[in-house]
Amino acid sequence: MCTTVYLRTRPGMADFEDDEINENCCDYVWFDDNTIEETTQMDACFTAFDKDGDGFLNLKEFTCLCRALFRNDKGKIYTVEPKRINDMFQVFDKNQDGYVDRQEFQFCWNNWIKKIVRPVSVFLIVDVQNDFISGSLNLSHCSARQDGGEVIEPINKLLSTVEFHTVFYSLDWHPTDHVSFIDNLPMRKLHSSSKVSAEEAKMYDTVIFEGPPLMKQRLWPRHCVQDSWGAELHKDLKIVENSIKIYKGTYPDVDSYSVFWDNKKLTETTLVSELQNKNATDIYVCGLAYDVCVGATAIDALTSGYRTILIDDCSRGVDLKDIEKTKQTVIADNGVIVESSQVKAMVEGRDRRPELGYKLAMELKANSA
Ligand code: VGL
Ligand code: ZN
Repeated sequence: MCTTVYLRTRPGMADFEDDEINENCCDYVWFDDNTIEETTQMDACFTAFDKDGDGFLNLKEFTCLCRALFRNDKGKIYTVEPKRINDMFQVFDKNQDGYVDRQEFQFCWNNWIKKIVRPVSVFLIVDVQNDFISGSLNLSHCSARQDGGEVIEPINKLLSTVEFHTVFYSLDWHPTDHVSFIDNLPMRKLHSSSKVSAEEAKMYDTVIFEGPPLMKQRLWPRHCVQDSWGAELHKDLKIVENSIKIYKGTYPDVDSYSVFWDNKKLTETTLVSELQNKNATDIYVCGLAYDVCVGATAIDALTSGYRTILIDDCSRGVDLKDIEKTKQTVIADNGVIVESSQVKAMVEGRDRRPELGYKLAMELKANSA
């Protein structure tokens, strides 16, 4: 797909008052024409939003640009708090003179606008393995009583309808002597600060191992043992061509909820370099378990600076309160929670969320400081 996009305003809107920053202020145009030079497009975009033609974008004109940028495929304009617009404006007004000039706009165009209208989106399907669906860590036996198998159909639908740049499947992949298995408790010493003793420890309790290093650990039934049936991806899950499998939790002494790093952040998985190689901008995360591995992965994606989208109806979890906490943490770091029906338009750059634009702007600021 090689459609070209540029943003412009309606003609005849040279002057406008505050109350004209409204629904009619900006429009956007899609060109299915990739013969237009990119610098021409960039210049056209700048000129279109420089409504007073003074060669600078002021805050008002930038507000208008945001209204053109942050809308969905149905033309709905997302409201963005003035404070947030101002925060973003400050990022692009590098010399802080109150205007974004053409040179500053070049940075804005290359690092922000282009990524918002043409994101590089990857799909990260977390741990859709037999043990979490009908095996030893069957989620329907956990407190939220959710059915992990229900994620398969919506995930398969996304895989067959949305063109992701790359699809990753993670697998929880434990050795038999893994630290998270409750029946392995006698293999390691607990620290004196552990509130729960080895004798009284029950499934899902959290204990503290002596290490070194000292390590908090939740206890699970034996699950996802390497090469066992329970560790296999569910047979109905569609595996697409050229996708990449990521194995985690492979060391005996440390657990790994996130697909990025182990829980101690000692070693990163191959996902980290794969994402860099592919210049990924956006990560869509879903799978099992919502409040454990999916949550930890989404949070690490955000911490790593990626625009992160958690797909609610493609995820099932252990505990309702923890699922709610996961959502709040994702939202607090400018990630978004969506339904799978919204994904295609987002991947194709037709539904552009302000939270993700804000996230990217804040990352650009952090990286230039
Ligand atoms: C998971 C518990 C233990 C997960 C992995 O994939 O969410 N949960 N190990
Ligand atoms: Zn595990």
